[in-house]
Parts: sequence; C-alpha cells; structure tokens
Amino acid sequence: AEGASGDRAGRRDLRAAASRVLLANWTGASTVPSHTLYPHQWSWDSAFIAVGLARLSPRRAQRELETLLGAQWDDGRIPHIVFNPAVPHEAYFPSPDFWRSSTAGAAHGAPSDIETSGIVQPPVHALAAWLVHESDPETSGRRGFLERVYPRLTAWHGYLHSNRDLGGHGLASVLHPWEPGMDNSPCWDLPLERVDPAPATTFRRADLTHGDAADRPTDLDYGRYVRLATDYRDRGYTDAGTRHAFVVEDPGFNAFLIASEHALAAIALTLGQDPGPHRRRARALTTALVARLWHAEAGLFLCHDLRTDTPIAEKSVTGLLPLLVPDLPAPVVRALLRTASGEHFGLGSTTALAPSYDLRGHSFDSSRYWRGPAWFNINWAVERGLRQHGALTRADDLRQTILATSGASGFAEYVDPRTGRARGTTDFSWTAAVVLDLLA
Ligand code: 9WN
Repeated sequence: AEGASGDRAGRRDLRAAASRVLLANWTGASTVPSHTLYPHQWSWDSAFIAVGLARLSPRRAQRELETLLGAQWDDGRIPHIVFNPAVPHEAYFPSPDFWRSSTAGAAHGAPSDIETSGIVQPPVHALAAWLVHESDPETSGRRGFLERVYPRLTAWHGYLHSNRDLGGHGLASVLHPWEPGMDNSPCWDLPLERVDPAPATTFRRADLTHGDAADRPTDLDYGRYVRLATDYRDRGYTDAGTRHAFVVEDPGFNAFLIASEHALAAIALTLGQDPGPHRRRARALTTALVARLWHAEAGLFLCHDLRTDTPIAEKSVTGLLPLLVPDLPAPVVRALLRTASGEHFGLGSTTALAPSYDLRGHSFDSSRYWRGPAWFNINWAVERGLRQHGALTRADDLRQTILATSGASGFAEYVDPRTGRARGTTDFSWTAAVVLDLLA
C-alpha cells in the first residue's frame, strides 16, 4: 500500500512539474517550444502541446490550435513557424526577414498582418484537435471548437493532397529537411549531397548561443538548409511546376496525415457531416504508403527520394511511425513490432525509448539531434501505435519509461537513448505535454 501511495505522490509531483513547464512557456495565445532555443510558435510542436494542455485547460488547448490556424495561408498550408513580433529578430535564425512570407508568399495567400515561415511540418493537427475535443466534449461543443477548426483542417489536408503530391503516387512529399521535423536525420544525407550549401558568411546561426554544438546540426547542414529555403522563397513558395533539389516521401509525415485523416472523419461525424471523403482518403493514402514505402526485407518503411526515384536505405524511427495507421496489413504490423524491439531500435532491451535512428547504423550518434537521440513526441506516437495494434504490455512499458525519463531529465528536448541522459535544452514543451497526456 505504501508503494502505491508513493507511486501516486510521484505521479502528482510529475504532473505538477510538467504543468509548470507548459504554464511558463505559454505566451498569451500559444506556447513556445522553449524560450531560449525556439522563441516563436512551431506547427507540430503546437499540436503535441495542445494534446497535453487539454489535460490542464481545454480552453487553452483550443486556443493553442486556433492561434496556429489563424496563420494559415489561403492555399491551405499551415506554416512551420508563426513569428512573435515582440521577439527580436536576432533571437532565432531564420527570422521573418529571411522568410518574407507576407510578400514572397502573397501569391499563395500568406497572411499580410503576421509573419510566418513558408514551409510546413507533419500534419498532427487534426489528430490533436480530435483529442482536444475528446478530452472535454462539453466545453468543446459549447464553444463551437470543431465547427471552427474543421474547414481549416480540411483545407490543410487539401493542400497536402494536391500541391504536395509531387510524385503523383498519392503521398505527400516534403521539400526541406525541416518539414518532416527530423532536421538532420541520416535519411537526408544523400539527397542533401546534391544541394550546394549557402556560404557560412551569408547567415548567422542563433541556435549555438543556447545549444551545445555537439547536440545540434553542423554548419554544413545549415548551409544546405539555407540554400533550399532561399530557393523555395525566391520561387514564391510554389510547389508544382518547378524543380526542387530536395523532394522526398517520408513515412512518418504520411502516417500522421493518415491518422489525422481518420480524425477528420470522426470530426465530420460529430458535426453531422459526411465522413466518407475522409475515410476514402485515409484508405487511399494507406494503400499508397504500403505500396510505395514498405520494404519487407528491411522490416520497416523507408523514405523515398523522388529526385532519383530510389528508396533511401537508412533505418530511421520515421519508418516505425506507420504504427499510427489503423488498418495496415497484419504481416506489416508483425514485422514493425519485431523491428521495434530488434537490434536496430532495441525498444525494451538495449534502449528504454525508441532512438531516432538505427543503433547499428553507420551514422548513429547518441547526442546529435535526429541522428540517434530519443525524442518524447515520437515515443508518444510509438506508444499510441503499439496500443492501437494490441501490443498492450509493450505500450504500458514504454509509457512508464517515458514518464520516468522525462521527469528525471528535466523535460529534456531529447535524451541519449541508451542512458536517458538529457540532451538539447530542458523545460521543453512537447516533453511536458506528452507527460500530461500519458498521466491522464
Ligand atoms: C527548425 C521546434 C523545432 C521542432 C523540430 C526540431 C527543431 C528547428 C530548429 O525545433 O527544428 O524547425 O531550429 O532546429 O527539429 O522538430 O519542431 O521545437
């Protein structure tokens, strides 16, 4: 009994600590991922944050998503950063004067009164909106939350289904390593080799003021990120009909899109509208995902380079994220479960949390950002996927590990997957948010 009450007290303390992080990172209408490294609003961060905030204040969770949707472009895209005008430009690179969204993005209906980036991040938003609604349907219904967000979320998916199906195979593609959210994943090493880096003298990184250089992407990576973003901007943020140096189909990005399409079906049904179009889209995306990106011999989904039309032979955790997709073929699910706990990801044995990249991969690095460290938003998604496919004990174990590691690391941005040691910044919003959700 003492153990049980100690456990209860531990959970209470963890909840209080996670709540303090989110309250401190709230800026009045949305939440920063981190006051130091990322002092604006980020797209997929806000989706995870809303899921956690819903456990503290459903109204605030709704506000978080609606602030982000307020910066949506007329073409449907949700920008990956919404800039806070009160924050000085030097605080983050690339700043609004780099992206110039209100002018360079005018042809696509970028907002004129607020500055944003011009690229996107994984579409976790409809899933988040549905989870926010479900956490308190009464408040959501009374405030007309779903009625307001549904058309915007539908337009967002419309953008991805049309403008971003650049391969013509029914999947959304990404045009910059920042878009799938796993910036310096070894998956991008080959495609990035074709990109001529912008000279280091033409920009100034702000991240190294707050982050350890050994935990962050390299200067060469940054030179290439800047080149790709500059080219996209200079072509007015146009997707179709121009040649993109970097264009990739990413399984994690598409898995979130499918989970979110199912969420749109649930939202439509709740609003008394026809869920059929969303269900058909989810089915078509699932078929395309398996046909294009599943590699039985590798035991997971691989990214596909559309420039060379070849699969990218790197095992990244993005290839396990399709566990979020409800109706995968049974042999695919079985293989994914085997891969998750096998030698490459070691879930439950070598590592406690899923690493971002192959433990045995030639580029594995336990500290450097998306080249090995374990991230809490991704592990939250893997936990959901395991649970959805009936791997309940493994989901429970992973849940306990997420809870234990997050608190002990000071709500780290990411951790060494073998030791759980904190990397990057601390008091990181989505780490606190997934804790609040998993404790509920
Ligand atoms: C660039 C905010 C974001 C996350 C990304 C993560 C990191 C930005 C950066 O931080 O990327 O978008 O400056 O490094 O890679 O997933 O959304 O937390």
